[in-house]
Amino acid sequence: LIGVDHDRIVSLSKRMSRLLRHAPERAGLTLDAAGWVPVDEFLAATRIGREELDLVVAGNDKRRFAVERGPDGVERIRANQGHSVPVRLGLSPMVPPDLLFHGTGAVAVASIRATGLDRGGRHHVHLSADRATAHRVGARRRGAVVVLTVDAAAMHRAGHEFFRSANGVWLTDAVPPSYLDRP
Ligand code: HQG
Repeated sequence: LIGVDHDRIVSLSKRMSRLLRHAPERAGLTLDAAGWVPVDEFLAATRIGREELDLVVAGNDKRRFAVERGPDGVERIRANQGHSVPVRLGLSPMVPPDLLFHGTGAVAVASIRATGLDRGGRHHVHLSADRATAHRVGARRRGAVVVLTVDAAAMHRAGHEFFRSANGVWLTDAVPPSYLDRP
């Protein structure tokens, strides 16, 4: 779209993430139980233009958002993962790959090795299917990046459930320290 620059798309994406994952009430929005909101309502409440919304959804490096027609025929949007507000994404448990990865800041590693990975304010711990992606996630933090390897196969055998979001992020409740690789 002519006239919409990259910075504008990034800032819209951040604002949409905030509203669809964490604080819908800040725009007077209510998400349904699965996190959806009608596109028309979303556009009216945010004053985001339709073309801009389509650009953010289609152009997003991580496919953070899903737009689809609901069972009632109404077009709707939600965030694919990352919520802090309670939503049921309706994901089915899946068998994970043998190894998964978690990128984080070096300062957090001692604490993570002591108590495991916890989900903090989010619904799940987020894990990546490959090292490069995990490294990018960790690089959001200040300072050196550490990529931890998670023995997902052993966790799965022990009964831990794994889910995969629509954009390929692996999700689980918590990773106990015994499933992390030792340095
Ligand atoms: C750390 C982005 C100390 C954890 C990314 C992380 C991802 C601990 C931070 C998604 C800890 C939480 C999620 C413990 C975990 N002690 N630190 N016991 N357990 N931590 O942002 O995984 O751009 O909530 O290592 O791409 O970094 O939003 O999680 O550093 O997919 O779409 O606590 O967010 O996606 O940080 O990132 P976050 P995350 P979006």
